[in-house]
Amino acid sequence: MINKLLKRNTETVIGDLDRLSLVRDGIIPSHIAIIMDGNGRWAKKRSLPRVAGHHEGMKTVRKITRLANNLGVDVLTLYAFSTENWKRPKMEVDFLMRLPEEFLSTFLPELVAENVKVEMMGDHTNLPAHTLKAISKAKEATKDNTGLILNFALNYGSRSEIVDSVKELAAQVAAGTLDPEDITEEHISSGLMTKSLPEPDLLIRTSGEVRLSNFMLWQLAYTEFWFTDTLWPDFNEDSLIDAVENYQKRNRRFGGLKGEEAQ
Ligand code: V07
Repeated sequence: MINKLLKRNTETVIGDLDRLSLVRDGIIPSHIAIIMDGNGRWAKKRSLPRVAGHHEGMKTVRKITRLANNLGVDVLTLYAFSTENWKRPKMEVDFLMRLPEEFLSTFLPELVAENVKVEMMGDHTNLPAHTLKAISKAKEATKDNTGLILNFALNYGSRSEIVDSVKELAAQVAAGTLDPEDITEEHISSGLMTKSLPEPDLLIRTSGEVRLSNFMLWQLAYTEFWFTDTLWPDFNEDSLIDAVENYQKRNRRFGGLKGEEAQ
């Protein structure tokens, strides 16, 4: 970030440093979730294969992880692969499944050094052994880190996550250990893969699509949404600052109202 800033003229440098420090002084969303869309479109615009867009998108993941950690964000959840993505051509799926290894082979030492904790949510079954191995290694190497939680949603689908949570409760009811009358929201939440994480404060979706696409449906009930036309490979530090700046403006407009009144 700083390197990039220094390449520009002095006026821009000062302007951007001000913007960064102003954002730093405001309320930082504890959990940011991102639907990283537009990689295929980015490639198409350049007459490149779709996988070139995915590869470029991986570079954005690095940039955004660094800045989020730097801003003091607690959790960054990134939607890397949905359960729907299996419908894509086999060659593209195979390429995507190599990205965690490629990403971690170069970036894991920095994640360890920067106190980032890698986590994954999603269905492990169906994921190739090589992908799981790379992720397990990263989880193990970073398990004691206390900084940013970098949570990859991989082979993740929100409805099936909710179904699994409800199934577990139904089993308890069937076993006679839970009275249906006693079921609360907390019972459902605690059966989700996000049970130990705060709910997202800010959801970002890139590339102009304005849908949730089966992403964290339960957890996003009170989340602020930020949609941008920027394609994920073009999303950069400035783009994240824009999103957080806007989040802070909205928060200020609540005028201190929290919970019920702020809904
Ligand atoms: C993927 C790059 C980002 C744009 C969206 C689709 C393509 C990073 C990872 C990753 C996942 C787990 C992990 C470390 C890195 C990744 C997939 C796709 C499947 F532990 N980027 N990225 N995984 N893309």
